[in-house]
Amino acid sequence: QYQGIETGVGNTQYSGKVDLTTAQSGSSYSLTDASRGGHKTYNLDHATSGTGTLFSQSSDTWGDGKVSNAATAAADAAYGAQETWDFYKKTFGRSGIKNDGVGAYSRVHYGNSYVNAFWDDSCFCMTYGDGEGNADPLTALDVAGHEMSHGVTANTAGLEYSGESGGLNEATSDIFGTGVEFYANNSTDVGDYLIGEKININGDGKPLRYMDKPSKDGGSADYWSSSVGGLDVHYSSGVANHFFYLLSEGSGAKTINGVSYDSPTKDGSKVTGIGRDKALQIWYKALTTYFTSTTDYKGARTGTLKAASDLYGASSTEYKAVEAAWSAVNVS
Ligand code: ASN
Ligand code: ZN
Ligand code: CA
Repeated sequence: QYQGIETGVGNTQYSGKVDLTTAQSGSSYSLTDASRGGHKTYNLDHATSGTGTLFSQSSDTWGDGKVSNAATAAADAAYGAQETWDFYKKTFGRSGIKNDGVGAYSRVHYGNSYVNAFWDDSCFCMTYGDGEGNADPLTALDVAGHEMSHGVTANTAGLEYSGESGGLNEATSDIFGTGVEFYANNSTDVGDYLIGEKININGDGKPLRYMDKPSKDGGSADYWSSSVGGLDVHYSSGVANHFFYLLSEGSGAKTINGVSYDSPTKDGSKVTGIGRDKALQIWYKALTTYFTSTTDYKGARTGTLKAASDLYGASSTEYKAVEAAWSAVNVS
């Protein structure tokens, strides 16, 4: 029987109509992506354990854009895995989470009203809840990219998930999740420096986090202080998210893809950004070359400066911008 790699259609909840790489076997299609390490998307159908059932059907159109169709969240998850794979490959030359060409797998419809999504390095798999009332699956692009980036961190620097290293771990996921969202260049889920703006996680339609001014979420730190390591890692991440925004876009007011930002600095200094592409290269090189399991904010400054020196030179504009952006968030 005929077997092949196909291009199907995903009618997603958050990213509109997208191309999905699928597999055909005889008269059946499945959400299997042989062009990206064999990633597969499974339906847990509200269970909380096991692998679930591989999404398979006789047509190669997945979901209808509505939450009532079980394949809609699958289309979002498969798209998120696809764009995350491509982001790492095209941006950094990384082939998969372990850089060994092997794809992970994703499970959707975990439990009931489960308002989270998580990467698990032991199963090498991604899991998505359906959100409050099973109405808002946590399958948006930046969330997918955030969670799978926890796999990259676990398999590189291994930043411990507590204290300042935990904040750096979380920020790494926000930084690369945002990288994925911009990379996908999707007209429905546009690139921004907000995290979780599509998934209505607080029930008020507002984003979960803001990279230009992290304290807008009511808990995150804008600047380093000696107490930052005592915060939840999703709040101590604010310092590095803010650093990344400033390094990319600079301080002050700016509108990008229709979203307005206004990024402050601790000392009132003006920071000029070097662009997101270079900022991503610096963070990735630091993560994969210089950060270790116990890197703290001071170490992140040192590591990103080494990375900037390797990539652009120690007297480069880029190196000076890294210094200025860390100083602006009170990391010296
Ligand atoms: N969504 C949470 C996070 O990535 C779940 C977790 O793995 N801690 O931070
Ligand atoms: Zn996280
Ligand atoms: Ca976002």
